Amino acid sequence: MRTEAPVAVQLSDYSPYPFEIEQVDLRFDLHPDATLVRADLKIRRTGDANAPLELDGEALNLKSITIDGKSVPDDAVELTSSGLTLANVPDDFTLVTEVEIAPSQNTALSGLYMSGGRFCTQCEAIGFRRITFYPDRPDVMSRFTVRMTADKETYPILLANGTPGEAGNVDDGRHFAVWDDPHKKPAYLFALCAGDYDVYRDQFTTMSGKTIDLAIHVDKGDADRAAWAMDSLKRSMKWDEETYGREYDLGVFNIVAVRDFNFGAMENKGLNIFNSAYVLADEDTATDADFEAIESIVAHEYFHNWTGNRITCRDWFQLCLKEGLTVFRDQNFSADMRSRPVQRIKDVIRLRARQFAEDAGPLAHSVRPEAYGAIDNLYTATVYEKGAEIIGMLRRMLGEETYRKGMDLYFDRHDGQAVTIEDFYACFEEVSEQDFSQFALWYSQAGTPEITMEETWDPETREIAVTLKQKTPATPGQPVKKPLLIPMEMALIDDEGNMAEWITLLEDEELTMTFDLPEGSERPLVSINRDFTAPVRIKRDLSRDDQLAMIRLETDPFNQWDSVQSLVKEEILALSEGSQTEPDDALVEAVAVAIQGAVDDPAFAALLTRLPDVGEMFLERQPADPVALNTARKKLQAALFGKLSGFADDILAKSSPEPYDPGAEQAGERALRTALINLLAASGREEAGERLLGLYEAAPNMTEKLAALRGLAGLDGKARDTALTDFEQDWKSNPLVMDKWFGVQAGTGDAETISKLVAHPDFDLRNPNRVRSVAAAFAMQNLSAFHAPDGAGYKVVEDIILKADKVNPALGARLLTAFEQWRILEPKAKAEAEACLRRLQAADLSKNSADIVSRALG
Ligand code: 0A1
Ligand code: ZN
Repeated sequence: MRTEAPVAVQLSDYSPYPFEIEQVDLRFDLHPDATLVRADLKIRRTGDANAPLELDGEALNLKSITIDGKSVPDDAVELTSSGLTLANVPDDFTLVTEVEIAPSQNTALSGLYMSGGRFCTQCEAIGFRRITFYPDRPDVMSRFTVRMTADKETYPILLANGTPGEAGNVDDGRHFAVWDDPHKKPAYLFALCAGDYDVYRDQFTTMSGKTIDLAIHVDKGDADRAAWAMDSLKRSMKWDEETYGREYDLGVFNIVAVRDFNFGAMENKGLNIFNSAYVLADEDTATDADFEAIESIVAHEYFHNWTGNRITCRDWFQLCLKEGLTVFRDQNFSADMRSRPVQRIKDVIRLRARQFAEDAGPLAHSVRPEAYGAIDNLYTATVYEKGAEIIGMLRRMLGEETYRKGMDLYFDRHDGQAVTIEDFYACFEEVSEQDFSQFALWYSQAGTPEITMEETWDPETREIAVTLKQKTPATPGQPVKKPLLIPMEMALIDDEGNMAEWITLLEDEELTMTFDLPEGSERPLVSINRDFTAPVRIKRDLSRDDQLAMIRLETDPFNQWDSVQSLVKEEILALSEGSQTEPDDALVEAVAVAIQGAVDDPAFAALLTRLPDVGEMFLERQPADPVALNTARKKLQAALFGKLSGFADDILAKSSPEPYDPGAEQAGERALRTALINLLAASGREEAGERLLGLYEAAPNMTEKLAALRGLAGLDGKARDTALTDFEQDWKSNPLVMDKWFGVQAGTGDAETISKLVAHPDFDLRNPNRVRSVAAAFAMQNLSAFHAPDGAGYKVVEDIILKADKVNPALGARLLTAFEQWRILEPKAKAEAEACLRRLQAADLSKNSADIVSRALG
């Protein structure tokens, strides 16, 4: 069967729901195979007197329906596969429905499902309609109470949003609990969990002196591994009070970790549900990157309590209103917890790798699109990461203080409402008396703007002229772009440091600035887009000497790092295109000097050793040849290791800091150690295998163990097999650690490796973490193998996607995004990728996956 692209939902079609749901009382009789859900909805008409009552509902077995206690005749209910309609309803009434659902059959992980033998829910974006009939849209906000019953022995802990009420035993070994959420919320924030957990508890005293009971619910035996998540939660709560004046608003805050989850975590009111990968950590099982991710995701979900929950989105087109803003908040939290420049560099690496790639391909869309085919596919790097960058630009233009005033007004004015981007900006226009209408184009125009910079220097008059031109490339459905308002921090730099610093606001297509420098001045260096002020690509022609001078003289840490990146990118291109056979010694030396010079800030030094990923190089020159790029990148890594081997010996000879602490200081030291381990692995030296095995065996924590294992996984030989077998033996009963074992092999192997991993008895299509540890690690991090010119990489991923999509459409669709770069590849890979996409298009895909395939083919 050929799959048709789904019909798009349009922003311009928005109209308010014609009823208010004043109160929702839910009763759950929980059984894995047949759960009964009764919903009592108190409804009042607020719109058109003739409007029918339309409720969303999917995969529900309707048992009964009454209005004000009277059963509704069958012919008065129009029931379809997507919901029910009642043509004639009173203006004020109580609707009661009873439905039966089967959580144990729910492999899509949307709605009420089982994970690890426990009940849990995921309702964003449209999962609540798989629990009961309801207007499943974010602008319908209501008060919810929940009463649930379940077998007491199997499910001793019963949780839902809000605060706990009455609880007790009922017949047949079952018990019940009531939860009441005093805050109005949209259905997507509903949550329920039931099961047997170990609980890690703590308390937090808020700025007004209220004590909050905090609890993290995890698998039996895992409680100690929740300590870092709890610590992160308390620091987030404090940070939001200090930075945004936001206090927590319930007496309890619960987190539940589940093993089967489609995303990172979910901000359900008072009951956050997390992918266990973002809760559980200790030095033996988690890397520093895991600790960092936990800190930021815990913060992200907590911050949603104000930016997302108290004030939510009017419709899903406004998703960036909560996501961009909340990512911006969590990035700043991480910057405050760690090093601001290092955090900024990491955020930009991620933005360039994921969002710039999205913007440059067929899946490009604006931060607030006009239409979407499947809502799950809108949870993208563009909405999240570019959305966050826009808030960053806003804050830079307003300044710290005015930004805070605008946020205060936003919280004050819209608390309890479902609002739009326009409502948000109206607050900033009011406090700043500025007009943000041109700036708003950042929300409606897709594509990464390119800024071309030209400079001229007149040594006679000592005048420097800097010209900036902006151009945003065409994207699907948007052939012509308008000039954006682009803020950019700039500086003129000489040997002594900054001669001048300012913020440029580029409004038109072109802007020229001239500066007359004092007598005796030499030509200064122009530092542009400092701290990556704006999410743009800069094009400038700098001589090799000027680039090297930039590395030495830049006063902005981001730009210093980026000068190294630019230099190295050119080198990789030259090597991959054959215009150069060996890396330029002077360049490699300069990079090595920069790395060694930064040794006092090891986290920064580690970032300097990082060469741009193959995928990032796709944007530099097209058609892109992943195999040649990968070979070139390795060659450069090997040359860099050549220059650094003495330095690496010294650093690696020292023992790793003990006792282990996940904080920034120690993590920085380990980052440099693991960066050097990566270079050693790429060095091509004969002794590398044995040395890596030695490092693997001696590593006192997972961070270094995994770095050595990853290095070994990319080599051939006995050392590799020894380490992989040993690791599997040690960790076969810990699924999160085994995800790493699958991941390092998928991230370094070829199509055949993937086939073997898929055939492993622990490969499980129902567990998204496991599927991603194989398919996403291969298709998104191992690009030379995925894009192999014979198409073998595509075929093996296609097979996984076809199976995964049947089980879990959100998972299938996400994996498909790996094909987004196909058009810019070298001809062989391109032809194979297209053939693969066409086969997929002809297959019977889910609506989510069909949406991606049809957009990818364009
Ligand atoms: N709001 C969550 C992301 C999320 C979205 C959809 C999900 O299931 C389909 C789950 C989580 C966040 O931003 O963390
Ligand atoms: Zn979020």
